[in-house]
Amino acid sequence: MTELTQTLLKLKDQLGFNQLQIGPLGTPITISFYEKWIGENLHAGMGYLKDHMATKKDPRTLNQNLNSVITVTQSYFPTKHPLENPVPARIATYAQNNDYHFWLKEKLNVIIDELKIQYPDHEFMAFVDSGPILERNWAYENGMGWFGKNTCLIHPQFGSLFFIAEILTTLPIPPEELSTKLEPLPDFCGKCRKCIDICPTNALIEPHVMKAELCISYLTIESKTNPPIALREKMGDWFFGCDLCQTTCPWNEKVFRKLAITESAATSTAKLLNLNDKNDMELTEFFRNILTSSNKQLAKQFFGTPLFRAGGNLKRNALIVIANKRMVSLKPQVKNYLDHPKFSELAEWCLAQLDQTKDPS
Ligand code: B12
Ligand code: SF4
Ligand code: SF4
Repeated sequence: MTELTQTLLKLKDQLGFNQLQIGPLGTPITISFYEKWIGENLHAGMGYLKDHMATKKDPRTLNQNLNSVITVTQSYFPTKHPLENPVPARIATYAQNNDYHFWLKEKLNVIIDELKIQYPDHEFMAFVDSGPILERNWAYENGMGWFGKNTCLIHPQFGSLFFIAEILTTLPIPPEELSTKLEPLPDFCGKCRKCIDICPTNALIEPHVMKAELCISYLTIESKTNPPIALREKMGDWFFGCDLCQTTCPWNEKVFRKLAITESAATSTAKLLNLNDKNDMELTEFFRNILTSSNKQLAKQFFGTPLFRAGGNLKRNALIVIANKRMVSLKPQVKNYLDHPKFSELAEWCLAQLDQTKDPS
């Protein structure tokens, strides 16, 4: 075992990653898939994905001396860094953790600090999600999973509820290391189509291909506009993100089953997945607070959590869930949005949905 492998293995265990691998950095092998996806305009309003093309195709544009990529996968279920104030609305599992851009980057910096002592002449650059790096590709090339039909990277043991992060480095891989490098995993989806069938908005337009403008995760996190009327009802009670195409996946179910055996009854998998029926009163108060807070107050409230990214659009998401869950007691707060510069049409639609509900009194 080389000195480098020993160090990396030690750091993997010390930092609690489920996987950590190093591999050569070149042109990503899935780049043509990415180019086709962008070319077909499937990236919706995420213009930055197109702008990142040149760097994603050739990461050496960041630094021409780069040689290798260290990839890590970090499970986010069960929650690793739970929110201080759990959100009673339905949010994606990853978002039940504090913002990973911070704590995962800190872990990468621990690796970098250690490697810099051992290899002082080399350079290291850490990336967590937000950089122009094709993250699933590099983890795939380093043998850490296959691409599911839901587009996620899945590992036979760890499922897909994990983050991917990486360190690009000028450090070359020792030849002995290359001989033990993991090969990309084969596709274990087989004939299964559960993710495609469960998607409420049919965002998975064919196996492995997502039309982002239809995905609830895009609509509630990335999109800056109000979703088209035709999609609103289909968004159900998702307030931030969506996990359906992953929680239905047999490879994640396998992980859930394993956890259910080791978890105490009080922390059942369903509870951790935020799938249980929430106390209506708590939910009503939560949405009342969202609708009556200023954008500045929301930013303060959600700073350090993934929900911070949606900013004032959390109000948009709330209006949709309020309508779909027919939360009539919030009508007065919804009415206050009838003159809102951005959400007036949405508020009108929301009230129309609420009016369809017979008042229980
Ligand atoms: C934009 C983006 C989104 C968009 C678009 C997602 C998408 N599927 O394209 C939206 C907002 C919808 C989104 C949602 C989510 N995202 Co996101 N997202 C990204 C981001 C920033 C870029 C992804 C991208 O370039 N998409 C374009 C497509 C074409 O590329 P890709 O997703 O990398 O897919 C590759 C494979 O699918 C592959 N491929 C698939 N099939 C095949 C078949 C063949 C033959 C070949 C050659 C290749 C191939 O080619 C692609 C290019 O390498 C990455 C971070 C990053 N910098 O990479 C995170 C990332 C992909 N997201 C992540 C997560 C966690 C999520 C959510 C789970 C969050 C949530 N619960 O709401 C959902 C999952 C929804 C889903 N089914 O993908 C993780 C994925 C971890 C994993 N295990 O796969 C990433 C890597 C962030 C991170 N650092 O952890 N996301
Ligand atoms: S995250 Fe939800 S909306 Fe997006 S593809 Fe998966 S199931 Fe469909
Ligand atoms: S649900 Fe089935 S088809 Fe979809 S990613 Fe999982 S194994 Fe593959």
